[in-house]
Amino acid sequence: DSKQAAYVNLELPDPTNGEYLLGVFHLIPGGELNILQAAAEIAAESSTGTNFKVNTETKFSRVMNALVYQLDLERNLVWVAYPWRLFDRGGNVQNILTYIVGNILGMKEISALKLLDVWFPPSMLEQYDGPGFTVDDMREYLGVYDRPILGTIVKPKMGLTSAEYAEVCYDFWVGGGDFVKNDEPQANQDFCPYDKMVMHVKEAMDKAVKETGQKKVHSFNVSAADFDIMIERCEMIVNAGFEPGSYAFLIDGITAGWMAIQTIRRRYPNVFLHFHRAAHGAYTRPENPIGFSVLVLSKFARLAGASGIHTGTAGVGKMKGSPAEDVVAAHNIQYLNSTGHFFEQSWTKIMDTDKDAINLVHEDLAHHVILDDDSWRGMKKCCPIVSGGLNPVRLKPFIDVMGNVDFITTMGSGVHAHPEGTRSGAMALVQACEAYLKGVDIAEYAKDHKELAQAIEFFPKV
Ligand code: RUB
Ligand code: MG
Repeated sequence: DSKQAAYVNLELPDPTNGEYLLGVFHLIPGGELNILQAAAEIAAESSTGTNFKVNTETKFSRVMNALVYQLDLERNLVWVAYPWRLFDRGGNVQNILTYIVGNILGMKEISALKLLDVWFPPSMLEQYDGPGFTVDDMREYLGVYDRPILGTIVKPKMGLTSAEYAEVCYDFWVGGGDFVKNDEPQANQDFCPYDKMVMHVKEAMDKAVKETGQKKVHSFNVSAADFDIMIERCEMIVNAGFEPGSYAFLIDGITAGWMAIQTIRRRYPNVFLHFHRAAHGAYTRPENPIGFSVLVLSKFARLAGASGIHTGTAGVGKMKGSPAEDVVAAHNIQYLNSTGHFFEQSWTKIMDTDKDAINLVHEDLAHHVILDDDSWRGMKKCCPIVSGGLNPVRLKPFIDVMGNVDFITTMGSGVHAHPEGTRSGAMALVQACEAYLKGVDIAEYAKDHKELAQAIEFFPKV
């Protein structure tokens, strides 16, 4: 039919020629359509298409058609190429998602439709911010290398006054922890006003830094009802006297939206931008046939400029997840090159082979650039943040599935539920990490580390 003629090209010569953003969907047609017909409907709706052929089409508008370019009938997979000139100029992630996982998820032509992987051409990466302040910058501030950054979420998640909240932060920090985050629902509640919370956290941090001689970081939820309140919260923190590097801004990126993420990235390029992903399950859960994968969410977070995003505990914690999904996503945002579920993504903006272009850029920048420094040649890394039902006992099992230590943990009850309280919980976490680094089994290490022994006793076995 005519839809297929316009939106299918199984002979597309070179989908990776730089003109297209590529996507792979799992697709089960709804109603009477076969997979190719349904795929053509998807490509049409997510680019130039309409229900009926319109007379306003032009020769150029047809160049902007998305194209189904590959099929796997056995696995019900379809590959779609989107000419990326379709997308808003100026690096707008919200706009891309409106196209590629927008109306199509609600169409009656499908009964299952999930975007499993995406691929961005280098030419497109150049237009997007990517992260500004990275976990490497945070490591430099903390003086912490070669181990996970150890963090917590204050629990009970809500109900503490601002002074009580800050006391829990203090306890965690003096116990040896590096990083504390607001739980994502914490905002400006009457029993815990935002300005007081900021003030008390500052005092608690100063005190903990003085007593331990270590730097500490706090991630503040700046998600808000509107732009002005969001910026007001950021400015309150910036002006509270914190050292640059000691605070992060948290946006709950799915409920607050991609515009909030990109706004903070552009306004505060030197602040760690923490992407919490509440509600992602509505799109990503494996049993949900409609949506997108954790990998897709994570890749877009890097593109948008999040410094870090939750990627899941790979089944080790309380949330649904598996190494096949969570670890693949984590690696795809950490490394300069990584293989996803289908695509091999390079986050390099300029082709390695293009020496002339490199030298040209080198001269243009008019300052010293190390040729293999990822920060200008490729999009910077985005850090996996690992949360949800972890505790000190589960640290090593998680590191083993993750395959590296370049992540931030934010264990909530895994710290505060420790029988001796938060401070001991933090100590147990630090001890579990030390044991890992020394290659000693935690049971062995616990023999002369009381807090770890109590944690092993208390927390359910993995
Ligand atoms: C964790 C917590 C986090 C979510 C995030 O607390 O409150 O918001 O679990 O999940 P706890 P994810 O450690 O007490 O479970 O990181 O998978 O998005
Ligand atoms: Mg939470």
